[in-house]
Amino acid sequence: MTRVSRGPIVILTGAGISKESGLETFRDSDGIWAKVRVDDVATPEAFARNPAHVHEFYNMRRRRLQAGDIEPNAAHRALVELEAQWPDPVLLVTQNVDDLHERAGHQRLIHMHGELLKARCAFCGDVQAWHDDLSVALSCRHCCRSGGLRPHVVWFGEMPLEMETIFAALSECRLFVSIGTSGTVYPAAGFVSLAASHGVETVELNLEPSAGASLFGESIQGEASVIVPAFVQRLLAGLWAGASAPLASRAMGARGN
Ligand code: BJW
Repeated sequence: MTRVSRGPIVILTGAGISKESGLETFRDSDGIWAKVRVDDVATPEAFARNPAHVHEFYNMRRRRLQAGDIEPNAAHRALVELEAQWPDPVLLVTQNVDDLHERAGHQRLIHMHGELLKARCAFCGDVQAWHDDLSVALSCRHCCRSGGLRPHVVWFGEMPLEMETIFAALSECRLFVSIGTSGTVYPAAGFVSLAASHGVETVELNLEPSAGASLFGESIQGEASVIVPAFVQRLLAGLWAGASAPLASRAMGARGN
């Protein structure tokens, strides 16, 4: 029986980890893409065609993220504990544009799809922290041109951020854990295969089996606020048995066992 008690870990998170914090996922039946067309808001072509509409969509989400009732949940906090207590490097790669991992206290993370609380100038590339609404009337503080300030998010057809660092970490880690993502958007959806090709142990923690669930050594289903803290406790106690363990797929109940 394989036991992972040390070695580098790479964790991938998606919208599901922030659902219980009050933020919407994308592809669930009540998710963002059930209400808004991807092609109208999440491509560079949409921004070129109708920047005001794209700004409206992200302004609304930026306001929601900063509302008083949005807070990190037990899953975000458990990953902070893992980062603090695991003896080797833990790299958190999030597809989420929210800042809930940082608010929970996570130190080392990559926002591969960008950050909602930053703006980037489409003309000169300048990136700055941004908490207010964006509009076409604003000018860049660096190049002074107007109309180019856009959300710092990565849209379809654009290159996700820090891919070299992520690919290197995936090939060198001991364990890859995917949390709260449907596994439908590349390149993140390909991380499990890449990791597995390097002999890395792989685990999925999600409400339901994702599109690529069969690619993982183990798949655990349940709400992130329950199954992530339970999984982290098992890891830190040296109790997590990897792909060769008898239970390859299991559902965790409210008691998290
Ligand atoms: C819970 C839960 C609870 C619920 N507890 N779980 C054809 C084939 C292959 C690829 C392509 C293709 N055509 C085009 C492409 C490429 C394209 C792509 O993948 N398209 C597919 C849709 C087909 N990808 C790109 O364009 C990317 N760039 C790219 O590929 O560059 C080239 C490249 C090549 C090689 C190397 C490197 C680069 C860019 C993708 C950008 C994605 N952008 C978005 C929007 C960001 C801004 C914003 O927030 O508005 O990112 S789209 C959206 O999807 C967002 C998310 O980060 C991303 C992933 O979504 P996520 O997080 O998985 O959310 P959901 O809703 O899908 O899933 C949530 C899950 O949680 C569900 O499973 C629930 O069950 C679960 N859940 N509650 C635990 N309480």
